[in-house]
Amino acid sequence: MGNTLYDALYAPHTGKRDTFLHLPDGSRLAYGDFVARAAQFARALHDLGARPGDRVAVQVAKLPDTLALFAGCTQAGLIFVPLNPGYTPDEIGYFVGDAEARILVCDPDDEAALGDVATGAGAHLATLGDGRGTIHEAANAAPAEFPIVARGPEDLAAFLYTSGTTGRSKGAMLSHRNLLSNARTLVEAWRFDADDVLLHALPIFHTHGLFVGTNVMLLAGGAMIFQPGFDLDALIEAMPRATAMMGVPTFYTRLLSDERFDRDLTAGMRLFVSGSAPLLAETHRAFEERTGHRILERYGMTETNMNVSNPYDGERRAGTVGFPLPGVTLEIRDPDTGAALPQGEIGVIEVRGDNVFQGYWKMPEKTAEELRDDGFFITGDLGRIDADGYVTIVGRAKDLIISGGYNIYPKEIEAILDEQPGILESAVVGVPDPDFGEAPVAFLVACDGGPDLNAIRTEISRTLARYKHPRRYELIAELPRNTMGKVQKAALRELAAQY
Ligand code: MLC
Ligand code: AMP
Repeated sequence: MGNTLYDALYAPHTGKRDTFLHLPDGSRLAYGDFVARAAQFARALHDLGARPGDRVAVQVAKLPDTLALFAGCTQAGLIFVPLNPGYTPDEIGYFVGDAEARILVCDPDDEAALGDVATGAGAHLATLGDGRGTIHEAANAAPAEFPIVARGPEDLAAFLYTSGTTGRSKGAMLSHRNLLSNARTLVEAWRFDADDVLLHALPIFHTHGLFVGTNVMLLAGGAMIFQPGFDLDALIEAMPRATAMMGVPTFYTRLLSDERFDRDLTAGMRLFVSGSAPLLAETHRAFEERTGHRILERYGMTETNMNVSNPYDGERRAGTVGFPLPGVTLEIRDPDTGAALPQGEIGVIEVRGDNVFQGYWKMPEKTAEELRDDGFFITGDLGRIDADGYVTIVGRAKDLIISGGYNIYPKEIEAILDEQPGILESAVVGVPDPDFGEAPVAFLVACDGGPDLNAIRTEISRTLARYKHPRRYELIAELPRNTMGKVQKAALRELAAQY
């Protein structure tokens, strides 16, 4: 038995001099050097005690070494658990503990803050920064060779934590087959090849930047202009050297806000992909008017990778996410009965295919609630299929806010607010935001003299990553409820819009 993901994504590049990454300082990383670096990380991880099947939690910056660490984990049969660098030590403590990670790799600057977290979770703490860190040093000293650990299609390659509408975050278990099948499908659907240069400004701790962006390019053998994050000037400067870009809608609205972004600048581009959040039809049209390019919108999830995509050839229809990808079966089902609905009706989107994950780590009940015995995953997104087969996402059955492509689960914020002195209860809703699409606003019902908002902001900052922080706190006499006692979030969203 080989190693499914390693054999497809990394092994073919061994020793090759072609460029994998164009780096911000003007240097290039060759494919062969990247594969060699991965082997050094595999050795370093092994020397720290990691063994096949172990989890390696990683909260570090977006660096070439971060990708090599993922590749090293794959080579050594380890499960990669990437984490947002913006997460607080509280949040990290939960993920590392839940995943029962053998190793936590963090930024050298966070070593002190995360020492106790790692110890508490029984994980070994290693550090990785730009040209520094304990595992950086260990890899430098290691030989660029490591046995390729046998892993089959069903073996797990990564856990991606995704929050839930109730309770804590869940580790979505992704197998070698899940990741490889989707990367193969996308290379073909979007026509990626070795001549492509992907402008990569997405984070690499999520499906979009890691599996859709990076794995697709590794499979196609093309290069990436690897930017540490979204920087409008850097993106515009690099655009003439790229052939394709993938982004969340915020990327596109920000690009459109700059007059330098025009037809000439994008003349060498063949593809712009948008996903992770709804792209307004208005943005789609403005983009075409400005550049002559029609953005290709697609729809995916942490649990499923990519499900649906507008066509490469053929009409890319604004406001829709296109057709189910080859190998993906999609049904619109009744949210209550689970029965398939007739074409044209709105229901919950359910998907099945090699792309669909293996369940939530150590959460069989949650898995059973969302993943049916027949393999269909209940996405929680509401959609409809039109007469031509295009899928439109019309809303969400789940209580979720998407801000700049990051998911925010109101429940997680409400649970913290409800515990604060002076707050009887709370409700968090998403309101339209011109930059991020949606932003969270918290409604608070006071008790015992009312809350101290400064103290609340401090507690929220201590416990939650910045992007989850409510933009506003509004006091309200009582939360609007329906006859079943359920908080009516739609009414709160309307109320928030009036402030
Ligand atoms: C940053 N901030 C955010 C934020 N990103 N706040 C809310 N929502 C966000 N998404 C905070 C910063 O910490 C900062 O706080 C302030 O907002 C302004 O920061 P900024 O400089 O404007 O933000 P920037 O660094 O430019 O980041 C914005 C962004 C980034 C849109 C480029 O969020 C991003 O790259 N998003 C992509 C997320 C993604 O990849 N999602 C895919 C998930 S996978 P302060 O305090 O400093 O003011 C998935 C499946 C699928 O969903 O289908 O793909
Ligand atoms: P995540 O859990 O971070 O993977 O987010 C997945 C969610 O993002 C989906 O369930 C959708 O609600 C949303 N999403 C992804 N792509 C799109 C899209 N093109 N349009 C609308 N929503 C999207």
